[in-house]
Amino acid sequence: MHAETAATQDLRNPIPQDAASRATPPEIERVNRMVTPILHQAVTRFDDRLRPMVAHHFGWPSSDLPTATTSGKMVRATLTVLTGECFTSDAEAISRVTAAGAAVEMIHNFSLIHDDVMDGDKERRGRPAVWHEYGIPAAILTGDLLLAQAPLMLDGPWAADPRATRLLAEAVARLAAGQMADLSLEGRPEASPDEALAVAADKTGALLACACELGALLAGASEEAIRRFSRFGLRLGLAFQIADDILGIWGDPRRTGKPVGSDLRSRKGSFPVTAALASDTPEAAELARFYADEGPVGEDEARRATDLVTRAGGWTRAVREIERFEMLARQELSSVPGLPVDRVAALLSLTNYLSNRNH
Ligand code: GRG
Repeated sequence: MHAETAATQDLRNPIPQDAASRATPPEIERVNRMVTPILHQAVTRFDDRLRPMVAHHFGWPSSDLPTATTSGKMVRATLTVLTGECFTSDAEAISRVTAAGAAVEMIHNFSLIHDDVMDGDKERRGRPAVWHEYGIPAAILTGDLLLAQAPLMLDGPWAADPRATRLLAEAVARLAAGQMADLSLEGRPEASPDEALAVAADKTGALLACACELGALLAGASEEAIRRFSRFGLRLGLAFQIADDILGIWGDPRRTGKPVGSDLRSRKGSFPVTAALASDTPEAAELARFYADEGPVGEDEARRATDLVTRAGGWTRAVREIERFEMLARQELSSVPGLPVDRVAALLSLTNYLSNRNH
């Protein structure tokens, strides 16, 4: 295709609209129905003064009513359950694995609530962020409560596996380190694409890896299989984070629940931006000037910055990197012998969905 035509098409519609890869996989819906009642049950035990904030965040009409689904995608719990099902169909083991999926979702949701405070993002999942609705102190407490309660989910009628608790704690430590590094990327136009990937590995990859490791561990997989599933989760997490970066720049606000060009408005140093800045183009120089500025960014300026990232190749490079990590994730999965074919197919379809998502 002629270069100019390609660039024009990229600007008009950088996110491909392949409906088949975008439909929510039935496995996500199934796991949502398994995990939400467990989360809901845990939340009913929270203090009256904190339950409304948690219910608001999860998109539940009330913390006292039984709820079938939450408004998050439940990606991490789906990974835990699908991984567990690769190794066992024993009902008690699956309950253990499902509860571990709920633990990972609690950690994830804690991190979203705190992330919105740190970034000053007013919207989450198309609704006011917890801090915006209830204030920053309430959001800090709500997040902390989810973080503190998550390990209890690993301790059901079965004894908590100390290794599982350790895995969760290690993932939280990487999450914190990744977030710290991410904050330091803001306003640093010299940060390299590799630095952005290292941040993504900690900030997002670690929890997806942990979701898979917990599923494998609690379903009785071998050490080697646990290691391979951990690497599968990490690689998928990298593809997933870059897809998230794409949505943060080019996503449709009606689908993402975030404002137009939201990551550029806060001058985030996400992968597509670092890739664009690293290109030797006039657009990169102009983008660097935009990043060096400190004033508030209006909608028109955000659109101009979006065009610059596109023209400097940020979108193309991000898509290539997603494809690379998606392939590496698939390779990791196919290196584990003897997995049930239908579970592997479900994980592969999830992998495809997460790399091509539009929300
Ligand atoms: C761990 C001590 C400690 C502090 C928290 C705030 C923080 C440190 C980390 C934030 C990390 C973060 C927000 C990473 C982004 C990960 C990501 C891609 C989120 C979007 O996930 P989705 O799309 O969200 O799965 P839904 O809404 O579907 O659940």
